[in-house]
Parts: sequence; C-alpha cells; structure tokens
Amino acid sequence: MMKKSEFSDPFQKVRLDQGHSQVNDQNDPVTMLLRLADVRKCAKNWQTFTSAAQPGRIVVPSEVNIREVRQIPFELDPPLHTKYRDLVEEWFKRPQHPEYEAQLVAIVNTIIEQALTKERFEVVEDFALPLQSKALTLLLNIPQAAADTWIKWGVHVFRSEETALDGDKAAILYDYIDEQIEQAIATPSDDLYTLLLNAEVDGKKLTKEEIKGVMILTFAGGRDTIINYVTNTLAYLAEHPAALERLKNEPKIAGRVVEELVRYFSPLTHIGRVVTEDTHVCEHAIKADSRVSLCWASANRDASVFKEPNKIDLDRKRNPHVAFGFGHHKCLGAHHARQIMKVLLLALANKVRAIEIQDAKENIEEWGQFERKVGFDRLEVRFLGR
Ligand code: EMZ
Repeated sequence: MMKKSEFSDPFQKVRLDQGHSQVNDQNDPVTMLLRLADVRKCAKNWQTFTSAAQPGRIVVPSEVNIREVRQIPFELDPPLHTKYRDLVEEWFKRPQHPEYEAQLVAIVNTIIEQALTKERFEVVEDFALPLQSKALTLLLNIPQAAADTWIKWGVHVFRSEETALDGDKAAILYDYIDEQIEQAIATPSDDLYTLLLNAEVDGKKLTKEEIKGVMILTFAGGRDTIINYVTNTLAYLAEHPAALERLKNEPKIAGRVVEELVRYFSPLTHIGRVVTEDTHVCEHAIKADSRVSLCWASANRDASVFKEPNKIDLDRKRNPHVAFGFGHHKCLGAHHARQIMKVLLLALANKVRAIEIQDAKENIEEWGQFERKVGFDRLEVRFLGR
C-alpha cells in the first residue's frame, strides 16, 4: 500500500515522451509544459509568454469569471512588474529578521502545545489553517486577533467545498480588503496597507484598486499552498519518525529539508501564461492568445535534473527546484513561507516524538489525463509529546 505521505508523479511518462499535454479549462484550453528546462525558458520569456493578460486568465483553473481585479505584481510584465515589485520586495524580506522569526516561533509553539493536549485533531482546519492565518498577521504587521476572521473563511479564498470557483466567497475577501484600506486611510499605521498607501510608481500614488490587487494576492497566493505544505509535512513526519529525530539532533539541516519537502510536495501545481505570438515549445505549435502553464510540480520531478526525483532525500545537495516559481515572478512570499516551514520543522522536532495518522482523505486535482495529489482534504492525527 502507498504511504499517506507519498505523492506519486502523474506526469512522468508524458514529460519524457512529449514534454507537454493539453488540458481543457472552462473552454479555454491550456498546454501544460512539463520539463524543467522548458518551464524555465518560458518563465523568463515574458515577451512571448505574458502574465499581463485579462485578470484571472493566467491562473489555472481560470478565474476570469469570478474576478476583475488585477493581482499585482503577479499579473503584470516587466518593466511595470519590476516597479510594483520593488515597492514591496524589502517588506517581504522581513521574515528573515530575528525578531520576526521569534514571533513566528511563539505562534507555532502555541499551536503545537495546544495540539499536544488533544486526543486527536484534524490538521487542515485545526492546525494548518490557524498557523497560516496567524503567521500572515506578521507579514502584514497587524495584530494577531485579525487571524480569527480569516480562519472563518476556510482554506481557499476563491474555491469552496461546493464549487471549484466561488465568486460569493471571493466577495467576502474583497469587501474585507476594501474596508481595511479605508481604515488605513483613516488611521495610518506601520502595516502593509499603509506602506502601499504611501507608495508611488512613476511619481504617482497607487489607486485603491491597485492596493487591493496587491492585498488579494497576499491573501490568496500563500493560503492553500502553505496549508498543503504544513499538512503534507505532518503526514511525512508521521511516517518517517527518523526524520523528526534527525532534525532534533541536527537542526542545521532544516533549511535543506525545507527545500526538499517543498520540491517533493510542490504545493502549487502550475501557473499559466498567455502566448502573445504563434510559437513553439518542444516542437509543439502554440497559437497566439492561447494559454500555456508552467507545471512546477512536473518540473520538480524531472529526472534529467533531480537524481531519484520520486524520493525524499534529506541530504539532497543539488536541488534547483521551481516550487516557488522561477525568474522575475518567483514567489514574493517565499521568505515568509520558508521561515514558516523551518520554524515548524524545528518546533515539531523539539516537542513531538511521534505523529500517528488516524484517518485521511486525500485532495486530488484533475488536469485532463492527470490526477495529482496535492495534499489532504482531511488529516486526523495524534501527537505524542517528548
Ligand atoms: C492567485 C494565485 C497566486 C490566485 C501564486 O499563486 O494563487 C491562487 O490560490 C489564487 O486563486 O488568484 O492569487
């Protein structure tokens, strides 16, 4: 039987044979690019593979029917992309500061200690979601109590249990952000909203719509991805208690372990681009105005780059994965995500001796012919303390 923490690679054969695959998405088909070299090449070539398409169209599944706001800097190309990104680049590096890390350690320790008092608990709702939400208050630099509201929204901002794309649900986030922007105008502080309100591009203040675009991305981009990462990590440690021991005895390997786990789990399967002119990828013709996707999850199992790609190797040295994307659009939240992951691994290793999986329901995405496990809808576990 396959282990709960095993994530097989559904793309392997097609990646080798063809390198690409067609998938329908709401009648706006997508050519998935599956090899690491191609994914990188296209990620760099924004002239031919644009992110500045109709808002929502570079996301797979497409969000064009549920939103009009452009997410910034995600849905822009250089040179404009660079100007907006520069406004927030330093802010998004704050997670590397020791004070930020210390605050994160406190959040994570509290959540683990609470979990240790329970007979069993459900990881997605009762561990990963609160962890992600509370950590996000640090990134925004606002009081931790704000997380209570966000936790009520559930795992994904644009998707719900009932529908893959849920406009009503998105409206909750949109209204919330509108309100927060008004509040920051009335009462400036040292949070991300105020930073954006004071920021200028080409000598002009950002519009409220642009600020909203940055904030939506901040809320949506690091939500289900972090939650998947956290949940999958707990499943992995449950089935590999030796890894917990090793992290306890050799905390300095934590950074490397984070990279290997994120490569293996690839919490975000792919991101799209819209093709601006007729072109070719792996000898395959792609028409102007059609969509491609850069399949990070497939690229991260490319055997021409990663030795034994389907194995989690805590000592992997060469690991040029693209789980956080590649090139000028590479994940802005990656410093925050990596810090969460590292802190989580070390805190678990210090406090938890073993994790028992009681019950699990896998979350399987369907992309045309591919079925990809991305995480869990539900994971019931028990922590055994040290
Ligand atoms: C978009 C995307 C960004 C999209 C880096 O990924 O994350 C998805 O979860 C959202 O649905 O709108 O923000």
